[in-house]
Amino acid sequence: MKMSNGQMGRRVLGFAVAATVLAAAGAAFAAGGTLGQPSPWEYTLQPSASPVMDNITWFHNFLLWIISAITIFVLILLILVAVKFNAKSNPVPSKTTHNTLIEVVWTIVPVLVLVGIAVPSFRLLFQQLDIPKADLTIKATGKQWYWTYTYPDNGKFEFDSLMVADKAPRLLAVDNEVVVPVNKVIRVQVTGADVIHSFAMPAFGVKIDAVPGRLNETWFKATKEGMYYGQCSELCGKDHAYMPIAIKVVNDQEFTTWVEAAKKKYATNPANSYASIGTVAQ
Ligand SMILES: [Cu+2]
Repeated sequence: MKMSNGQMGRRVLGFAVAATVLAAAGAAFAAGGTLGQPSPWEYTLQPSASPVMDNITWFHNFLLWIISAITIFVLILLILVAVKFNAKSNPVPSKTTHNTLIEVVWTIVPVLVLVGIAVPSFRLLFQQLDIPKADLTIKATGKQWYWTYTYPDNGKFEFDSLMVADKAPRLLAVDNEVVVPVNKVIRVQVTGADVIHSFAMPAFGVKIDAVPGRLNETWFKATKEGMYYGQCSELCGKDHAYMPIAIKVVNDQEFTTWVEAAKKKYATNPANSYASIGTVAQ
């Protein structure tokens, strides 16, 4: 197949247009995702509900543009080389071995690209690791195979949160949800009681290991009320897939009401100190 330069250019332009349309369609799909839980055919990040996740989403899209541009650029160079410099169309090859300008450019441009990535990347890392002054602390303890939550600021009550098999959304719904107030900085202390688990909540941009004998800390500020679901994200044994995390974000008044009720509910029920594994349906 022989192509003129014009045909070549049109073909490359066609690729670029197709890639742009795909990216735009992807962005449209992402915007249509369900808040707080995965949705069918979702292949992008879940919709964000915290400042950290806003930045993760931005950084993800930023990187996607950069890698797409680099990939398309390299593809164009490869096609040009294959078409213009094969033995048939270029029987007498040039003997050129050095080109100072090009060598300087292909050293400096990648350095600039990497610096351009490093700056927002470190900004995001610091935002995640630098916990602002917390309005509320909760402690999440990963156990085989459920989570135990403690509210040290609100009377130190504690409860277990186990998956409920016949409740929607499937594999994500639990009996006792974590309840937190909206637009408040929540510090989450995470540990494991037996093996390593991982506390993950996609809509808040939170994922941190729950390691026995170690107290890890992270934070989130939920900016929208609603139900949010996450899952244990460190393979922890046979029921790893059945220990979801469910967080209900409510307004201040509802939170106060819930705390009062929770204090009574979890204080008077000694069964809550240890969950019965038998109730986890499989
Ligand atoms: Cu697990």
